[in-house]
Amino acid sequence: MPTPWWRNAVVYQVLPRSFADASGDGIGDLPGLTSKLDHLTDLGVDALWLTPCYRSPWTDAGYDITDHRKVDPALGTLADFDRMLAEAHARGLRVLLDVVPNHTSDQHEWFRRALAATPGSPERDRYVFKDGRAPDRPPSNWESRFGGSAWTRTSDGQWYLHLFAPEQPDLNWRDPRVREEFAGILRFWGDRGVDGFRIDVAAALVKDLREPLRDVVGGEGCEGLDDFAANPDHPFLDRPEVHEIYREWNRIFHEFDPPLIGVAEAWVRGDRRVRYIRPGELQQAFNFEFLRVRWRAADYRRVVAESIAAARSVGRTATWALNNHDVVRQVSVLGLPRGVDPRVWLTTNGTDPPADLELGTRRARAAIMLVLALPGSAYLYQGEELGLPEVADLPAQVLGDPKRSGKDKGRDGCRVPLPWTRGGPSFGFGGPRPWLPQPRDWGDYSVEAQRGDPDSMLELYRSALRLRREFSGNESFSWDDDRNVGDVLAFRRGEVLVLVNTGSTTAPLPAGSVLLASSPLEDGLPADTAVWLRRE
Ligand code: ISL
Repeated sequence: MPTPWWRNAVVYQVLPRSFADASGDGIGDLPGLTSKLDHLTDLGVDALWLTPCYRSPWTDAGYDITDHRKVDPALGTLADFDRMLAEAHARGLRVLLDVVPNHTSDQHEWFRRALAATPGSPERDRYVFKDGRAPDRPPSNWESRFGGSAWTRTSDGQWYLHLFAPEQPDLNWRDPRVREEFAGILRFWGDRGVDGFRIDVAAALVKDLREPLRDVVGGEGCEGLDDFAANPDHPFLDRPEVHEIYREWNRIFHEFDPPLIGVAEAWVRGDRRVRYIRPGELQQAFNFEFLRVRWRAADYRRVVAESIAAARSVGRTATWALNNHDVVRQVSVLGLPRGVDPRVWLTTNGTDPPADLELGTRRARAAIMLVLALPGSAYLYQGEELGLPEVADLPAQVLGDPKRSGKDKGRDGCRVPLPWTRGGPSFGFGGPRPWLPQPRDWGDYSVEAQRGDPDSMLELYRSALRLRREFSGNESFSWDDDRNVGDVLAFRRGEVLVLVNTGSTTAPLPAGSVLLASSPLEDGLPADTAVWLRRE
């Protein structure tokens, strides 16, 4: 049987609002994306994952949906979507959509009807409405990922659950109408020709709603990575019943030929994450471990070993990511001193301490060469191929992310519209005023400025992706025990020897022909540098 396309694919994440703006209104759109698809084929990726483009009041970057079967008018029409899909397919690019099953917008027809209906009504049962412990005390201590209680009180005194913003009420997955609705949504987009879905907040759909509701011990919200020790039977995260949903979805995926795929966004530890990709469930799960470690060979070594072993234990491949639309861009993170929390750093507008972008860029170049050499799928986030840093100094009045508080500046800084040209209004993004302002030096990062410059980040990505095609189908991976010590990470993929030096001194470089290096090589492998060698 041929290897399914996704096992070792490179998937490029598109945030349509910030990718390219064809209408000139400052908001990226689907025609803009279509007009720039050649950038993706030129880069050499296999697929794109489109974050939500559905009808939405846009409280949480489109993750608050009012109609899952319509395109938001600011982004285009269904016809624009079909055109984009056809053009992508014509170029051999697969297309994954984001599906958001945990919650809807509070403007969704279902929620409006639920609010208008009485407690205990079938309308309310599609969501999670409960009585408080007292008139002014919510039903449990569950916290929203965006801060504060996960419960909001309605005018008749009942409370509704939202693990994210109050504008994102959680659906009740025990209600068969919710299951049917999402089965219909998957088929709707499957029939239009998409290749699969990224599943938002995949671990949290099913809640334990038996009364009285149980409090979470330790109070941690929805991140879910660390609070299972205190909450082995967590009331809303990673409950066993959630897997039933994905078994049903997998049956729907197999109604299509070739089958669609599902990628779980599940912020749970590796040993729990692999349960989402057991045979009969989903095909892949995001692996966020690289976002939690910071430039130390020993940590990368552990993450690589654990992730590969976990995926193999269920016959799947691992996935890797250095960036996404929820986290501070890696170029900035890797330019911060160890111990500085990037989110805390953001609250200082990136001033305390300043990020060393030269160092961060050098390390990010090496990091992507590590990622692209590993077996499994790599998920790239738009703009990382340009080496964009976090825009840490966005003025308060332009910030729109609901995940904001005194302690958190939010995620806008990694969502600033892309620069395509050296100059011109919005550096080729589109109209004169993009929805988030671009820094003045953005033109230096543009596709136009980097294309053809052998030292640029863009050309490094292009070269790495081209070379990767030669070995990516071969899933073999083995550590090079002699060299994989201390600050040097060393492993083999088929004939290719991969070395990454995270230390501060030059390491020995074995004989072999250099396929690619992240920085110029000296008499050895310099600090903060990666190399791919072919052994002679
Ligand atoms: O944003 C995070 C860390 O900064 C995550 O904890 C995030 O809240 C979690 O991964 C869920 O994210 C997804 O669903 C959210 C949406 O805001 C995110 O953009 C999306 O990736 C709610 O739909």
